[in-house]
Amino acid sequence: MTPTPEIQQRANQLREQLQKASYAYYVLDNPIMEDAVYDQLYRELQELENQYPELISPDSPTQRVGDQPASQFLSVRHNIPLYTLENAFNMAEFAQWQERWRRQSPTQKDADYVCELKIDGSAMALTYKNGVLVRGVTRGDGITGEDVTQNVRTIRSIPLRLNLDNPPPVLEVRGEAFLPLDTFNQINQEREQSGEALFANPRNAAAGTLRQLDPKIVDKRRLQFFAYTLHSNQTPKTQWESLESLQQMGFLVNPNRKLCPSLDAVQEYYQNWETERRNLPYMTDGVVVKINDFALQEQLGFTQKFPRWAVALKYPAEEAPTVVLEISVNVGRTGAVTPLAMMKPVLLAGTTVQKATLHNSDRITELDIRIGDTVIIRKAGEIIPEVLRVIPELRPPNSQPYQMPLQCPECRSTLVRPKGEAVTRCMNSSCPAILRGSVVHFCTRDALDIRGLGERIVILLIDNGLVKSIADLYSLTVEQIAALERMGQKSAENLINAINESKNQPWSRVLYGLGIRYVGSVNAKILTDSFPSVEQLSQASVTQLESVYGIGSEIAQSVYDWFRVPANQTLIQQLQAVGLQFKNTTKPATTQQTLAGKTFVITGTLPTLKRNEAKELIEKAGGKVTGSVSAKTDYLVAGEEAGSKLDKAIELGITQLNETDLLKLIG
Ligand code: 1X8
Repeated sequence: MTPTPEIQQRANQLREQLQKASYAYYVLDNPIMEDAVYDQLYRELQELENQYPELISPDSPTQRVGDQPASQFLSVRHNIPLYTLENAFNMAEFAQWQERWRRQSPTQKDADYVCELKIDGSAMALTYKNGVLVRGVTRGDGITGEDVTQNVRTIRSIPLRLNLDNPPPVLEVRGEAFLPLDTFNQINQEREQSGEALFANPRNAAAGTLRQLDPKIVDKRRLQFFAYTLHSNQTPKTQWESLESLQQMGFLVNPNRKLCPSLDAVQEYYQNWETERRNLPYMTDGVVVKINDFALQEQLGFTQKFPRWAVALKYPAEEAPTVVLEISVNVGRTGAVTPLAMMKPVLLAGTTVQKATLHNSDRITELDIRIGDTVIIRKAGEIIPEVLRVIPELRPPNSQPYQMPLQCPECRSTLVRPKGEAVTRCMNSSCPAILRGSVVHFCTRDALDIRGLGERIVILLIDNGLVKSIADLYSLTVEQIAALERMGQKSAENLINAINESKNQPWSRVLYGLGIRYVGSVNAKILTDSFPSVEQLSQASVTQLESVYGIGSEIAQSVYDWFRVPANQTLIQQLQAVGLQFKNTTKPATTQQTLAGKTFVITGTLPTLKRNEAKELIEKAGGKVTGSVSAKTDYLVAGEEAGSKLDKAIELGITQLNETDLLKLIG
C-alpha cells in the first residue's frame, strides 16, 4: 500500500518535531518537550513507518538504533589521516613550541590561538554525503580505522542530517566520542556486580563501547560527541569560525573555548581550567591550542608525526592521598601472584578508586607500604592507579612491614620466587585460580572465542564442580548450565552451541588458547605455520623450535617444557578426543603464493609484528619487499609513527595497509 500525500506529510512533520526535540535535549541541553509527548509522537511515526516501509528514510529518528548486530567491523582507510598532537606539559614547553613555529613561518610571527578543552574520549571521523551521515570511523592508527557507523548513529548529539540548506557532496567532521563521568561510573558499578573486568577510565570505556558489535548495547551506554574539526570545500577561514559552523550544522561543540591573542591569554585559560575542569561532568586531560588562521596553518604544515599548528597542553597526572585498608594478592592464570592494595575509596581524575596495583614484592619492599599507611596514589592516562609513595608521618604506631604470603591464598601450596625474577608464583597446576584463569583465557576472543563464557560463568562452573579442566567444557549439558544461578534455558542452549562451534576453530587459535607462556596469538600463528600438527610441534626439539623465524630461545624453551608435562599431554588427548582442531586444514602460507608479483614497502611500528617478521611473511607468500616508495609499489604497510614514506604513498595514491589488513591479504 502506498502512503497518501497526507500520510507522507504527517510522517515528515513528526520527523521534524522529533528531530527538533532531540536536538534541544541532547545538544542544547534545554528540553522543549515532555518525555511522554516525545514518546507518543515517536510511536506514531514508528507505526506509520511499519505500515508504509517506503516512508522510512535513513535520517529518521526511528533509525538510530539498528537491530542487526554486526559480525565484525571493517577496517577502512581515512580520507585524510588523523594526526596525533604534540604534547607540552607546562607553559615553558608551550613557549618552546611557539618559538618553533615562529621560526618556521616565513611571514607571520604572531597569531591568535583557539584554546579548547582536550576531551578524554575516542577520536572519530564522520562523513556526510549531501548532508546525510553515511560513515563513522574510529581513529585506529590514524591511517585506517574501523567502520562503526551503526554505533555512531546511536549517539544523539550527532545529527543524522546536517542543518544546512545547500549541503556539499562530501563533508567530514571530526571530534571526540566520550562517556560522561556519571554514565562511566554507573557502567563500572554494573560490571563489578556481574564480575566483569572494570574499565580503567572513560576513554577505554568509550573505545570499548564503540567496538561493541550490538548497537542496542551501544545505545544503552549513551555516548556523547563533541565536534572540533570540519573538512569541507566550504570550510571557513579560521578554526573559530569552523567551530561556529559545526554548531550551526547541529553538532554539540564544547562551549568552553576561547580565542586567545597571546601566550599570556593561553596561560590564563590553561591555569583556570586546571581546577575548573574538576567540575565538568566529563573527563579532560589538557587543553588543545590551535593557530586560528587556516592560511597560516597551511603554511606551517605537518612534521612527520604532528601538525605544526596545534599542540596539546597537558595537565599533570592527578594524585590523591588515601589509606591502605588491606593488601591482598591475586593469582593469575600463569600462577603469577600480584599484590593489590585495597584502599579507602577516593575520587581521582573523576573516578572512584579503591584498588591499586603494587606490582610485586620488590616494589612493596622498596616503598615499605604497610597496612594502615596513608599513601599517595596516581592515575596517569589509562594506567590502573599505582601507589607512588607512603607518607611516613601518618603511619600508625605498631605497624609491621608487609610480608608476601608464603602460601597460595587459593590452594595453600608453597609459593615460589625463581632466582633473578621479580614475580612470585604458585606452581600448583591444579590451583583453582590457575584453572579459572586458564579457562577464561581459553574462551577469549582471540582464542576459542566462546561467546558468553566470561569470568562469572567460569567461576560458577568451577565452584559447582562441573569444570575441573578445560576439557570438561566439552562435556557440559544444557541441563547443567540451565541450573546455574541467573541462567535460563535459552542462554544455556546458546552457550552449549557456542562451545560446540568452537570445535571448528583453527589449530593456531587452539594453540593460543592453551595459554603456553610467551605464546601469544601471533607466535601461535607462526608456530602452527611451521608445525602444521600438534604431533610435529610436541616432538620438536628446542633447536628446531628456535630455528623458526620469529621464535626466540625463551619461547622455544617454554613450548618445549610445556609439552613435557604429563597433565598437558593428557589435556591434548582429551581435546583431540572431543574433536578440536590440532592440525592445519589448509596448506600453510608458505605454499600459497597469495602475494605473487606484488611489491611492498613497510614503514612505522606495527602493533605486534616486527618489521623483519612482516617482511618474512610477505616473502613467504611470494611478495617482494623494497625500501622506498615508488610508482612500482603496490602496497604500503604502515604502522604507528609512519613518516615520509607514508606522505609519499599518499601522494602517489598507493594502497595502505595496517597489520590486520596485511594478515588478511596473506590469508
Ligand atoms: C584530540 C582532541 C582534540 C580536541 C579535544 N579533545 C581531544 N581529545 C579539540 O581539538 N578540541 S584535537 C585532537 C587531535 O587532533 N588529535
